[in-house]
Amino acid sequence: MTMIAFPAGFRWGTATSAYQIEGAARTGGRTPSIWDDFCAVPGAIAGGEDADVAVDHYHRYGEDVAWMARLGLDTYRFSVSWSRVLRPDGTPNPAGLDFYSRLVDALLEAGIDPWLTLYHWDLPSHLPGGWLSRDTAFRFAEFATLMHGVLGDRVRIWTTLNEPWCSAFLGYASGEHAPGHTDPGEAITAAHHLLLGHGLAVAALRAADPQAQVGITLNFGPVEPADPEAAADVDLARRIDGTANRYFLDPLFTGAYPADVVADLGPLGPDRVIQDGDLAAISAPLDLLGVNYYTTSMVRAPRPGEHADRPLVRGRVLASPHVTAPEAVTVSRAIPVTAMGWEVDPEGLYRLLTRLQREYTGPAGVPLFITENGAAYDDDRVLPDGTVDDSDRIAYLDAHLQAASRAVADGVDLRGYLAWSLVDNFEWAHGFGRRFGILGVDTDLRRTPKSSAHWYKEVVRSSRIEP
Ligand code: IFM
Repeated sequence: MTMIAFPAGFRWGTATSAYQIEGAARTGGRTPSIWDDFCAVPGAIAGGEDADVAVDHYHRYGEDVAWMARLGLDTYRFSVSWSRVLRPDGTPNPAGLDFYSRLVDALLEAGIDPWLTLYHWDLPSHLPGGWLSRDTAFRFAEFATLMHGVLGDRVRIWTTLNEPWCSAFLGYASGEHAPGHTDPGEAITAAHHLLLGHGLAVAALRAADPQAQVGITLNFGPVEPADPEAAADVDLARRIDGTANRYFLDPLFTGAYPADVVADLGPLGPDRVIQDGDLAAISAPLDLLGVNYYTTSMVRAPRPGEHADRPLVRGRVLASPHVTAPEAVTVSRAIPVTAMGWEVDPEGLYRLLTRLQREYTGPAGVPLFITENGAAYDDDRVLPDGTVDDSDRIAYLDAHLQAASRAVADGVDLRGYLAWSLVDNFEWAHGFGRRFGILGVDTDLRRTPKSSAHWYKEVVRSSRIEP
């Protein structure tokens, strides 16, 4: 194992989300979320799977907490199922709240700090219009207040939204995620209401508890032009960077959507939905920025007569995640890929962290945390003692930790690393066929550590030893 250096007090942990692990979909008064509805749509999820049972964390949370303790982890980021804790009539559901209260108590008893994400994609089905409705942003702030009222005495770190780009663009433009819409204008509307909900929730949490640590987690899709000298490639990379990264960073850190993206969007732009005061609310100061990093991409413009390998254009805007980009050819860089088909680019993490520090978080004095990083592999090599030998996952994690530690050495204020994920789980439209866990799950739902879990335990242990 390569030694890595992180500052004293660096947080080590894992992350999960409610819909991906809890199961118990109809237990204790939980009502459906948009993901329950989406799973029922024929063809939406590989193999027609759903997360009704998932990995039954709802009933096995004690076992999962015990595993985290055995691995020596100090932090656990989990999310709350909004429709488990709030009923359609707007009243709190005591049984649902009690589940999270018991989970938090179990974590604290095990010496693990709970880090609560309010929204990881499972919007209650009963909210009319979903994120297309401005009212949902206000309901979200009420939900934040409720959760703080119940858990704020024990939970000190709060993430408002996980990866709002996915909620907006995969949910409303590409249709790969719930609610499965394919309208780019809707994605812009949803993105604004998500960000507004974030801002209102920050205000609600601050009002309830000025000492709470409050942040947001973004997923980043760094993109490089294939030929930095080719104007068309460079413009394509700018457009994709604009919607994938700057469209969220800029309003959060500068109080304005990026002017070039707004110009590209024309009549579909956010001016349709922005109201007075929204951007001030969205840009409220943060205590931390969560970084989810998996891969990067390289793109080029199609050559004359060539068709894009991914037909991204529908009219003048895309029905794809990259709403404002014209046709793009994704260049395969002949580097290893994970089971998701994502290219393994640890250097991209270094570049991302240093860019964030330079352009956004450094000037704002906001620390960074890696709130997700990990890889799906097939996990088909089993050692004689039954342990899954996931040396490919270890190599992935190790290389990314090396890159992160170099970023720290070069001045990035990075304060923690949460591996995705604690346990194999429901990988959204891919169902259970893509495994990210450092713990595997048997058919009887028993957890078994993979080689990566033993490796991670050693990394965490050795990082805490004074040099
Ligand atoms: O499983 C997801 C998670 O829910 C959000 N970030 C990316 C992970 C891997 O795709």
